Amino acid sequence: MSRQVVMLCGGVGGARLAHGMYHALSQDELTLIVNTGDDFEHWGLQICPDLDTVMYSLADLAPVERGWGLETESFEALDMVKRYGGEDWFALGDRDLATHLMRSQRLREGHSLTSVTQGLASSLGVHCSLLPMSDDSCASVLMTEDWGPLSFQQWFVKHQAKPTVRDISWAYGANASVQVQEALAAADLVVIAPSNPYVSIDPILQLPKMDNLLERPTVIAVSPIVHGEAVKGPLAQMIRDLSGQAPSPAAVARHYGECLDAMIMESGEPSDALSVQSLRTSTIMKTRDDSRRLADRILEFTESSLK
Ligand code: FO1
Repeated sequence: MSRQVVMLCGGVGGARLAHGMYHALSQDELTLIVNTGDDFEHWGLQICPDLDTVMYSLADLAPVERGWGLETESFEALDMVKRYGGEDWFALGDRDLATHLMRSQRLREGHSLTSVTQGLASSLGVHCSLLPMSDDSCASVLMTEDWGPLSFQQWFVKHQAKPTVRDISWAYGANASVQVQEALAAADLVVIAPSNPYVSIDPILQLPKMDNLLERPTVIAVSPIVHGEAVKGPLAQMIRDLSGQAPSPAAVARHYGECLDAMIMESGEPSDALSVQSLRTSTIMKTRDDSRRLADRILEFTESSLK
């Protein structure tokens, strides 16, 4: 039976589940909508870390453990930049650099980020629909206690996610691309990846018309919180700082609110605080087999237990 599955993804957690879904579904059943709130300009180039993380993962080029960048990589250009006294806090590898050069050139020629991304992905043999959430720039601005407003990469990489975040905002005027709107309008199931709700998923959800587009399909989220800790990154502290709640799948479900129909969470998590249906299963994805198993389990659950 053909179904249209759309996944909303951030970086590493999104890429791991995307890999499982990519192999569990046929390429025309899956659309990945990826956060571009982390995008920034660096060394004069347009860098889209989450799009690249997902693209490299589907192309089997990503290091499984670290998640981002390319598996086989060298950093000669970074060393030269350092010698010239340039900015060296963001580790762009030599092979990765080719992606940013090609993307930046094609954007300068007037192509949209959506078409540039499809071109890069298909050159790497990735044939599902891989969509940036928007063709407009809509970087997340993190308001921090000590350093004021920071871009995501300044906060996460340059300041090692140490400054306390008090608020996150996005400039007005960015829209979901036509392709994103069409994919959601045709979706039977929307899966929110186990990515950071504040900095990976909210940038997508805050775009105009998203509430309406998520009303009809079944929407499920995979919890990025397991037994009180974030699977990866600074999410647990962000939940405490931004919502005043203890980190839990229920806190994540409350964050997503009305759009959510079900929550997928780690075995052994209590489900009593949830107001939506839930599936408890193994959600940690260390290997590609783990990702595939979780994708299969999610698809089975949504077919047997949800509308
Ligand atoms: N993350 C780091 O912690 N340090 C880095 O130097 C770094 C470089 C980098 C280069 C390309 C790329 O696509 C991602 C990179 N990341 C790096 C990961 C990235 O900052 C974050 O994982 C995502 O933006 C969060 O979703």
